[in-house]
Amino acid sequence: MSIDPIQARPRLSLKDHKSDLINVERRLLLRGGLSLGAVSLLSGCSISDNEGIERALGAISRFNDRVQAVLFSGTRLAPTYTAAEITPDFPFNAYYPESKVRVIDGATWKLALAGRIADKTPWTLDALRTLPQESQITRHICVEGWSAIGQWAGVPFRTFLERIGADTKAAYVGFTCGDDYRSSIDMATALHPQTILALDYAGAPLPPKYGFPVKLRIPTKLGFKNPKHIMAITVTNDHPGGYWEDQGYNWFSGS
Ligand SMILES: Nc1nc2c(c(=O)[nH]1)N[C@H]1C(S)=C(S)[C@@H](COP(=O)(O)O)O[C@H]1N2
Ligand SMILES: [Mo]
Repeated sequence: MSIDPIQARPRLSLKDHKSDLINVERRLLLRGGLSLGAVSLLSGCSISDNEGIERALGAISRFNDRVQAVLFSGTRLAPTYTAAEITPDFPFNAYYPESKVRVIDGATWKLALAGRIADKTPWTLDALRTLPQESQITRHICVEGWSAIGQWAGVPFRTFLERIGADTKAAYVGFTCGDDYRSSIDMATALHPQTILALDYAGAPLPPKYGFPVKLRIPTKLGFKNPKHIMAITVTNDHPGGYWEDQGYNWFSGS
């Protein structure tokens, strides 16, 4: 990548990359009303190929993560709703169809712990049920363009992290799931009072489609950052990424 120091605008070789650029231009507009010219100025890159565009977008997305992290309030609450406002037939979503939902055996399941955690003893479902539980009625917002209100209950994640002796000064918490999904969040969001290790949906144990045995419910983040079927939790300073995050979705993705 190079920037033209005199003209300070991208060297576009439209001849070779016209259709790529049209696609990218469309993606930029969808993501944030940016044009190719704006991206090249913001990133200091000349945008002449797809690889360059990906790099420029990555740089902007990481900048955007830092801005969102600074703006995130650890105490400001997401809106809550009444029971009457709960969406009937809450949608299912995953990177596969509902017929492929993983059915995990709750009797043998154990939550594995790794990284910067003092007590890495795995947790059973029964043991999680002995911890304090909280219930919330909040809105789940999916990047695919739908949102729905549901009721989840479980252990406040802060309570859990404190209980296991997690290093709450670490930067990230990463999740790996029973369906090979992965996601990760910043520590401020992990400690937010509405972030819960959810065991129940609508007053009953999570059904498989909503993430049995446990999902992390985070009403301050977009749906894809609410991992279902959690198998392992890692507290770390190394950026863990995630299934959609690694494909270019903005990592912070506050909602
Ligand atoms: N394990 C796992 N968690 C996941 C996903 C997934 O495919 N696998 N999809 C995410 C996305 S994109 C959304 S919108 C929500 C959907 O949750 P729901 O099925 O309870 O509506 O789960 C999120 N968590
Ligand atoms: Mo989603």
